[in-house]
Amino acid sequence: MAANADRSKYREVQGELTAAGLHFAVVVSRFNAFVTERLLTGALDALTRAGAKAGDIDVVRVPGAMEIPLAAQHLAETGRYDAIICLGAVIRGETPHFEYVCAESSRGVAQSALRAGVPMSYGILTVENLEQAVDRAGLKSGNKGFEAAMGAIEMANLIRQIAKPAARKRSRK
Ligand code: INI
Repeated sequence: MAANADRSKYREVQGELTAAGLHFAVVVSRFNAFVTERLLTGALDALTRAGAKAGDIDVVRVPGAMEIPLAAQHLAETGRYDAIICLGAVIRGETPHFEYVCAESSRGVAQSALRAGVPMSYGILTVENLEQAVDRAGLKSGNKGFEAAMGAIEMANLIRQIAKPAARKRSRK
């Protein structure tokens, strides 16, 4: 029965959580900087604690979450990065603008990652109010910047293992 299958017979592949020797770009938006700077602190903490060198991390600033996908795509296309970490904070306001920025930033990051073939992690908060944002930027609910960086590290290592040789070479340019 499948539920009792002997797992030891299968080859399992997963990315390690070590960042030594990997190159990262962190794209961070200035909109709601009070929150995004805390996400950036969390992401840099995760990367350096996992072994990334400061010189292998580039921090790229953009105006708002809407601008993140294009910057991330251009960075990925340079071939210099193993993964891109996208950080922003979209907080609901009085108008439907919130919905558009949330939808476009999430769709855009996913599309950029698929187009470039480089892992991009989504550390863009989409929340109802400032309290929810701060909770997720280092207070009650952890730090989503840290989590996004850990996801990027894991995916960078996974892609190195499973990608075709040409893609692996590209990611080490
Ligand atoms: N950008 C954000 O990053 N967060 C927001 O909450 C936000 N709101 O609510 O308006 C926001 N808007 C700006 C947007 O990302 C673009 O920078 C702007 O529309 C110019 O293209």
